[in-house]
Amino acid sequence: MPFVKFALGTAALAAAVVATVAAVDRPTSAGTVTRVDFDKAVRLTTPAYDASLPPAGPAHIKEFRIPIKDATIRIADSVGYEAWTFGGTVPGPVLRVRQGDSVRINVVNEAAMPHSIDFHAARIPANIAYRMIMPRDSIQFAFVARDPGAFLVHCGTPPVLMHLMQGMYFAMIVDPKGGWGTTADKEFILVQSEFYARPASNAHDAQPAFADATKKDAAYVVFNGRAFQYKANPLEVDVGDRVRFFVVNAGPNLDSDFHIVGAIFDRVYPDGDPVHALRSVQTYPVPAGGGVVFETTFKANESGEGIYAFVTHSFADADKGAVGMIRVGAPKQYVTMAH
Ligand SMILES: [Cu+2]
Repeated sequence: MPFVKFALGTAALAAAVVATVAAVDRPTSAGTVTRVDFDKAVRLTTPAYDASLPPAGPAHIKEFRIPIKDATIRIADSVGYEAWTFGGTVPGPVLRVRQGDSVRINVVNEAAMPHSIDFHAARIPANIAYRMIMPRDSIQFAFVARDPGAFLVHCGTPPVLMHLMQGMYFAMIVDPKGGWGTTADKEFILVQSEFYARPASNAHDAQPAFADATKKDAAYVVFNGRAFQYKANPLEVDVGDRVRFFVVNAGPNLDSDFHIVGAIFDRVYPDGDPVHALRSVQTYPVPAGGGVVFETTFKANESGEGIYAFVTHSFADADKGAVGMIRVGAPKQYVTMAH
């Protein structure tokens, strides 16, 4: 497999900093259509991947143009990596719709090798929708988002292990028809994944190590594409907030055991369907290829003003980067925790 290695380009980094809202609503004979182009809806990745999650648009038909492109990303503080991406970031942008919406997909392969796309949210003949897309080719298909949940979208081109470790995934949220049953003050997306990489010859970048991936020997385990990025850039919420976390696990190999130090989840929706609701949960696993919705409240006199760590409680993985911070209110004492 031809891995091309070159130094971390400042132009690529600058491009990743651009964040624009690119949804365009247009009335058609079939009703209002929202169009989102992942080329224009690039997620902010500096100083950290933007984990905030805006609500789904009102249109019942949603179109998404998803370019596949090679991009230089940072998988740890100053570690550059040549990734394969949907939309230029790892993970790609979040695709959010409502249960019952028609979802129209247009995937354009702007990269140098064949790729494909696999929507876990779709009930669709895989041999047609998920076929190989050759370089400069594209694919179009549509499906109805029938099942609510937090879903993985990924490249399914063999070896899938390699295309996943290279960064080809993003999250898709399908909001339940009747809503989530509560009103969240803040919503966040957290995509856990692993990178299998070894130092490159220039010492500050990393290059892929496929043999390590076959042994599940990860170099980094991360939330939203970069080790430890929410330690220096905590998620911020207010005292009293109800917060909903959409945790999707892209793997490719490891489960996530999601936990917040100092909090208990009021509600956990395995697979992201409120019909599956659990109450008062300390830790809940998110399988590779799965997604779970977690809710907790940061009430005064309970989990009030302070600093909280979110982790995979499988601590060998947390130590490789899968730990971040939540800052509730404006605590005077900042980080005094061992996590
Ligand atoms: Cu691929």
